[in-house]
Amino acid sequence: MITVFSDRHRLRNVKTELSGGLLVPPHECCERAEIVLERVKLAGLGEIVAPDAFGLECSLRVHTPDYLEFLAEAWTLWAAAGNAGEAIPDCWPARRMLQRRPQDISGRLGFYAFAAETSIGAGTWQAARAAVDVALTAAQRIERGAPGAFALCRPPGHHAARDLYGGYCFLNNAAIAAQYLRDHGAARVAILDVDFHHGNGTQDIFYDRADVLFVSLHGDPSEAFPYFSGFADETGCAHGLGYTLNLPMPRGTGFEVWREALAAALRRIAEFRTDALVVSLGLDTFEADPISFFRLGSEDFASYGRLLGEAGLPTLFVLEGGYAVAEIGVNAVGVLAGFEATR
Ligand code: 6XA
Ligand code: ZN
Repeated sequence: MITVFSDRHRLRNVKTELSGGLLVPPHECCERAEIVLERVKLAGLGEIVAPDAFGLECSLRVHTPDYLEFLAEAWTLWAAAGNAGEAIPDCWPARRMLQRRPQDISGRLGFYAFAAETSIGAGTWQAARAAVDVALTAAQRIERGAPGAFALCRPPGHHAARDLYGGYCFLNNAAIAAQYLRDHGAARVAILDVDFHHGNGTQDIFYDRADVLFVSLHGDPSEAFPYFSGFADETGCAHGLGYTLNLPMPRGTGFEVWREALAAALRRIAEFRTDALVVSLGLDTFEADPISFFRLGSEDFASYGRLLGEAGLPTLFVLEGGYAVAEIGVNAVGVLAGFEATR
């Protein structure tokens, strides 16, 4: 399987994450991507290629123009305003307040953020754009007939909604790739999100659509980030009613239960008769993940990679979360090699 990777991910190298009342070194760090890449090489998974440069058109298919404009200039405006640290929002348009975009950069951060842990720094926009290029280059391989491709994206994307960032995500790599596949011949695309966290951004983008099925396995939002999205009774709206399937699971969920949920997800995907599958591949379901509470072991990743392969669909894997940095490579490649073993 081909892996698409850009070293421009390193341009996202912020120093702060708001966590536990402190500004700590971010869990979503450069080493994650480097360790996954190293493991891909070590395992001999296949060719590794740099992405082609796509314009912003594909991103504009799922994000709003004003949101992209904000992301492009946020750091410059923040720095020009004389702020000493990285850009972090501190005021939101909460209940009964106006949803009106402010002029001031601090106000605009709150307008476009749904969470505060995700600092914006000097190269954040450039790295986020490179991650989209990675996802699109891999999607193009699928479009051209590859049975599988791996987009080694960083920063991740599944929390980024049409016009919201947070949860370490700015541009929704998986959603942009899914839309690309729709725009290039696929009548139906399914997105399976196996990250520990609910992909609220992806859900938001496709919530009213019947041509893109969104299925997610994740920690119960009543006790896990993003808290306000990902409940089982969120099933889509308008034309999209029935085309969102959320399978939240409680603290301590192990592979036996998780695998049952995956089987249910794959049954729904089979029924949908999709032309392609996009997997939001988060590795934070791992038992040693520092910010999550599922109990998958390393051997389980290879095991579910095989189940994904047995679905027999052209499959684009897009890297999302996973913060047990030492094991992220083994676990990611475990899924991909398990998938490959079925082909
Ligand atoms: C920070 C939690 C961010 C979760 C990021 C993630 N409070 N999403 O891994 O998939
Ligand atoms: Zn996650």
